[in-house]
Amino acid sequence: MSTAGKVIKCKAAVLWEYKKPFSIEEVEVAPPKAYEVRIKIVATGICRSDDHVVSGNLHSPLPVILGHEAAGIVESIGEGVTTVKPGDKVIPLFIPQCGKCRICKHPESNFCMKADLRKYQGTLVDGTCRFTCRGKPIHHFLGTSTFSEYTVVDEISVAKIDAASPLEKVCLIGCGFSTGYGSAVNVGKVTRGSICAVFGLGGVGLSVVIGCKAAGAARIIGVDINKDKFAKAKELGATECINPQDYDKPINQVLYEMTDGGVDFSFEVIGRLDTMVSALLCCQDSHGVSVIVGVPPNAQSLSMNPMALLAGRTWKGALFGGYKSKDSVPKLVADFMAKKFPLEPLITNVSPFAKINEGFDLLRSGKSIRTVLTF
Ligand code: COD
Ligand code: ZN
Ligand code: ZN
Repeated sequence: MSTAGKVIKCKAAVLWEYKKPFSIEEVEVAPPKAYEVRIKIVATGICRSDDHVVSGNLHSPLPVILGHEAAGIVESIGEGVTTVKPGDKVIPLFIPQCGKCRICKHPESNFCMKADLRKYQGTLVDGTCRFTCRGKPIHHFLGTSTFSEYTVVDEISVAKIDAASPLEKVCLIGCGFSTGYGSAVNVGKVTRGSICAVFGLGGVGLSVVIGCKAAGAARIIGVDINKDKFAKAKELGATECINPQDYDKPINQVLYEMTDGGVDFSFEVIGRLDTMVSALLCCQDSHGVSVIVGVPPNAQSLSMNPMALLAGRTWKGALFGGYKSKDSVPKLVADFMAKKFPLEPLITNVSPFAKINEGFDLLRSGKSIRTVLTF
């Protein structure tokens, strides 16, 4: 029996309070309104940013259904939707692409004006919610809310992907993989034969390594204080790995010396102010490009000597690897299907959705790279 046009009752992980576990609840998911899409989620990854909300580091109104790295199948569409239809495989987009705002029209930028990440309203674009639980409205998260069997998103926040794609793998293209890979190929624009340094070898840092390799970098130097991360980094393309704790001088100086005057491209994929400065200073002083990928702790800032930039270094950052989401996600999925890059090495754990709290414990303990929850 078709569920189109009806309220769907299903399971979702609701966060009622900060710093508390998720509670698996029965929620009601309203049908999509005009220009909205209801999706049956098949697989969702657990990303550090979801945990940043639980810990109170990233603002989101409560109660909320988190989750923003997923893949699923369209269940029904609202009036006026033309880019997806029921049965299509899709990836929800935590940064939408409306195609109409100044940012979407600019060739180089991707942080669409309609992104909830700009205002943390916790609603769809029309300012309302489609979830209720125990009679209360439940907020959306980044326009995606994928920790639910069914979710509703705006049409600008969903991309149709190859019908043959394995959803339990390509869900990573919804956030972590694309953020890292795009930072290398799209934001830094790593060049063939160049020398790169990647600070932080978690799932996102490893995706930067994959991007540097795909771009043809000659040397890719991984930097991490946990040497257990080195084997996988080397498997994915790092040519050398170093631990700052093994040296008695600043790591930027070590890198400067190892590379005869600095790397061509550096990436900070940890989210710390000190490593952002090290990453900037380890790059060549007249043409080096340093990309900030990690989000720094709330309300912290740096004081900088502008001389670090005066001779020609570039310091930049971007969200979601700088990708225009609705245009790029289907292409990234096609590239994965064409074996241009792997996703399997990033997935260390696959668990049923009901084990979501254990998945977050694994993330916090540093034992997992990515946990994928399946429904
Ligand atoms: N020096 C070197 N390495 C370090 C240091 C240090 N001082 N401290 C920690 N590390 C290493 C850790 O050992 C670990 O291997 C790595 O850094 C960090 O990895 P993870 O597994 O904790 O994190 P990732 O790779 O999943 O994500 C890292 C980000 C910084 C990208 C993430 O935390 C983040 O800020 N994400 C937000 C970026 C974004 O675009 N958000 C929007 C939606 S997600
Ligand atoms: Zn994420
Ligand atoms: Zn836009």
